[in-house]
This record gives sequence, C-alpha cells and structure tokens, in this order.
Amino acid sequence: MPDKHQSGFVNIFGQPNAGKSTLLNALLGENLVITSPKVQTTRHRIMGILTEAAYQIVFSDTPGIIDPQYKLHQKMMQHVKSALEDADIAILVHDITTPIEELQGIVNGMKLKVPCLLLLNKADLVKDKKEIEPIIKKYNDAFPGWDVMAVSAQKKTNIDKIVPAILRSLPEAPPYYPDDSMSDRPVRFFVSELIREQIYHLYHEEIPYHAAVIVQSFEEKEKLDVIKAEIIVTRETQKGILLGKGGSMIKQLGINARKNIEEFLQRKVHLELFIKVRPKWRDNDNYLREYGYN
Ligand SMILES: Nc1nc2c(ncn2[C@@H]2O[C@H](COP(=O)(O)OP(=O)(O)OP(=O)(O)O)[C@@H](O)[C@H]2O)c(=O)[nH]1
Ligand SMILES: [Mg+2]
Repeated sequence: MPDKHQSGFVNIFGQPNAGKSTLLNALLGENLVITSPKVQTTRHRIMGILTEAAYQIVFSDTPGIIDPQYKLHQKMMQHVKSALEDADIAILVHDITTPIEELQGIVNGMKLKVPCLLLLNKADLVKDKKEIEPIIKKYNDAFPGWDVMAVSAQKKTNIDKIVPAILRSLPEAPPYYPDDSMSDRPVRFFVSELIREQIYHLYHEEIPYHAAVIVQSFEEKEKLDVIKAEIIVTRETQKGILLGKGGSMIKQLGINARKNIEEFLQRKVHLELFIKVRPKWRDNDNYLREYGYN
C-alpha cells in the first residue's frame, strides 16, 4: 500500500449535450454510459469508479440541468441535486462554443461549495487554436478560484490532465468501493441504457423523449445470454413509428443494440424487444418507479 491514499466523489454537472457522459467514458477509458447528439440523453445519476493503487475517484455522471416540464424531468433534477449534496469536487462541463452567460445561469442555481474544475469541452470545434487561451482567460476572470481547462472528450485532448487536477484537492481517505467495481448500477441497467441509446440515435422528434426501456428477463445460457426488454411509449402512433415499415426500424434497433450489448457483456446475446403503450407514464409516479426513475 502507498503511504497516502486519496478517495472521493467527483460529480459531473453541466447543460444538456455539453459532453458529460462522453467525458466520463473518456476518463474511464470505457463506454460505460450512453451518449447521443440529442439533449437529455442521461436520465440518472450513474457512478463510474476509477481505482488505482494511490487513489479511488468515484465519478458521477448526471442529467443535463434543465427546467423541469414533467415529472420525469423532476426526477432527473433530483439526481442532480443528490450529486450536488455529496460532491467532494465538482466538474462542470461547458460546451466551449456556447455563451458564457448560459454557464453563469446554471452556476447561480447550483450554489457550489466545493472545489470546481471547469472543463471547456469540444475544444476541437475551435478552428483557430490561438483563440483558446483568451477564452480560458475569460472564464478564469468570471469564475475566480476555479481550475479552467479546454478539453475534447471526443478527441481525448487534455483528458490526461484531469486526474492530476482532481488529485490536487481530493481528500485523503480509504477507498469507498472494492477495487474491481466499475459502477453502482447492475448489468440490467446498462443493458436497458444501451437499447435506449439506439432509440436516441435512430428516431427523431418526440420518440426518444417519450420512450423508456426496461429489461424484463435476463437468462444466462451456456452459449449466450437471452434478454427480453420492453420499450414503453406514450401513444399508439409512437408504437407504429418505433416498428417502422414492416417492422424494419425495430429490427435495426435490435441489431444495433445487440451489437453494443454484446460488446459490453463480452458475451453473445439474443435480444427480444417488445413495445408497450402507457399513456402519460412520464407523469405517473407508479410507472416512473417501475421504469427505474426513483
Ligand atoms: N465535437 C465534439 N463533440 C463532442 C465532444 N464531447 C461530446 N461530444 C458530442 O456531443 C454530444 C453530446 O454528448 P453527451 O456526452 O451525450 O452529452 P451530455 O452532456 O452527457 O448530454 P445529456 O446527457 O443529454 O445531458 C454527442 O454527440 C457527443 O459525441 C467533443 O469533445 N467534441
Ligand atoms: Mg449524458
């Protein structure tokens, strides 16, 4: 054992689509949480644990901060609140191409009391690299006392500078989790997320926002895992869109999701998808609980 061991909770916050989940995956070197080009992809607080001999960093990905429009949104913002309460360090992810005022808006509502690392993400989108220094300076001036860095979670630029910055203020403590744990969530959760991710990638307009996914059964057979999952939507018409012409869309969804699930589980998978219509599930406490949005 090294003489000094650091551990703590480093929780990731920011606006929808800023790249929080992509960042967590880059930090872990693994595709643990789902990402998509659409806003409001992440709906839960999801831990991703990074363990080394001298430290354990318990990261939490969180939903993008929004004004709640329905109960599902309220639940999502409760996940953000819980992460605000136990953070030892906050990572704020801000899309470098969006105005500083938007960040100020969410920061004012957060009342952060812990050290903060501000990551200006998507720095790859700044064509003229000479512009980056002045942008960092602008944020340094607006948020005195914070560490500010320009990074690209997607291109993995400056990602290796994040852990050293965290270790400068991570508490000295023994590890919170066994050294082989990756997350606080069970395999079934990640399987349902991988299906939901493909809904975000394949469908447009309201479909992703009206859909929930729940794994009904998961049987480990000798040669493969047999997984049955349900996709819940709010209207019959959405069911039709999900199916597509002659079932072509849901077939594609199954193929894409299965590929990613197999990669995640490192096992062959047989995936069966069912669609259920549950009007207004996003505003119904019982359904929200049933679908894992406690
Ligand atoms: N160009 C560029 N795109 C990025 C970068 N990081 C993330 N993205 C893209 O931005 C989009 C949103 O990324 P996510 O990681 O899902 O964003 P998020 O902040 O977790 O979003 P929510 O969960 O909806 O709050 C995806 O299409 C990513 O591929 C980056 O460094 N550069
Ligand atoms: Mg996310």
